[in-house]
Amino acid sequence: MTYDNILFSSENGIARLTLNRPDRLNAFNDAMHADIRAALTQVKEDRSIRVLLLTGAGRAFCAGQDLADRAVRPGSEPVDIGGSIERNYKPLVLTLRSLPFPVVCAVNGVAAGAGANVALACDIVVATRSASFIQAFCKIGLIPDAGGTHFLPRLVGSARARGLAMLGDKLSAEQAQAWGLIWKCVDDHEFSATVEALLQQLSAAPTRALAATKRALQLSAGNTLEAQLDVERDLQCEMGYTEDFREGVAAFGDKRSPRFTGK
Ligand code: T3D
Repeated sequence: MTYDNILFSSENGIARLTLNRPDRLNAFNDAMHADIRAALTQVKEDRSIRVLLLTGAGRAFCAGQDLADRAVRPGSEPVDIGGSIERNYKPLVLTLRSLPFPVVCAVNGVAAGAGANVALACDIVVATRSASFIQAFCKIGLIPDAGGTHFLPRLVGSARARGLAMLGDKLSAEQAQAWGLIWKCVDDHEFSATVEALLQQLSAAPTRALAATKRALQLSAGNTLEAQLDVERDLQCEMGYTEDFREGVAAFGDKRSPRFTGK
């Protein structure tokens, strides 16, 4: 299946989704959201996929909502932005969070507005050193959406979350790494190789354990220690029945690399 606003492929357990409106810095519009939804449906249905890459074409990762898509002017008819969020951004963020394998976001350039927060919804965010993150919402009279008010304080703490959200300053990839907003930033010439290595590693990992880790870490945000210990017990119990657990322990005993199948 081919799409007009994204590139999508899947091979050897690795699905790759590239936002592809480079002349608009990959800004989201309804058509692009529809393409992403269709591709993610494919991803959900394909049991062979063990990692998803999200990245952008051209010099930007994503500039957030396409501001040229609607006629918003002083005196113009009000726009139902809540409808756009319910229809597009909420399902996108929830899908990325619930996929039963890791989602890697390769931030290849500026990530602004919802573009920044969709990146933060991914499990591992690696950015090229020249990339940046901008909570651009306050510049146009909006609040951080696409999960921004959830992710920011949890990732960087309340003071930095407020500063980023209320000032809308550009945060360099280097600073984003130093603040714990992202996993890491790498020099531009090492970016592709770093992303590829991550994809290879994750596609050969014990996928069910990574999915359970993802779930447990997400639940921890709203749980007491006791409730979280229960979550760990239940998920670990499930892991004990997996083939990958048996293979991991056997490989350790045999002093060889494990061959995980994701089962
Ligand atoms: O509305 C809803 O559905 C609710 C959801 C809202 C979610 C949101 O994301 S709201 C926030 C929307 N995004 C922004 O406010 C960011 C706007 N863009 C920028 O601030 C800057 O473009 C960047 C900091 C991202 C990059 O700056 P720079 O100097 O590298 O590039 P540029 O020259 O500003 O942009 C290049 C082109 O892309 C330019 O078009 P042109 O002049 O060459 O024809 C620019 O207009 C276009 N562009 C950039 N961002 C957007 C965009 N076009 C439409 N929508 C954009 N968001």
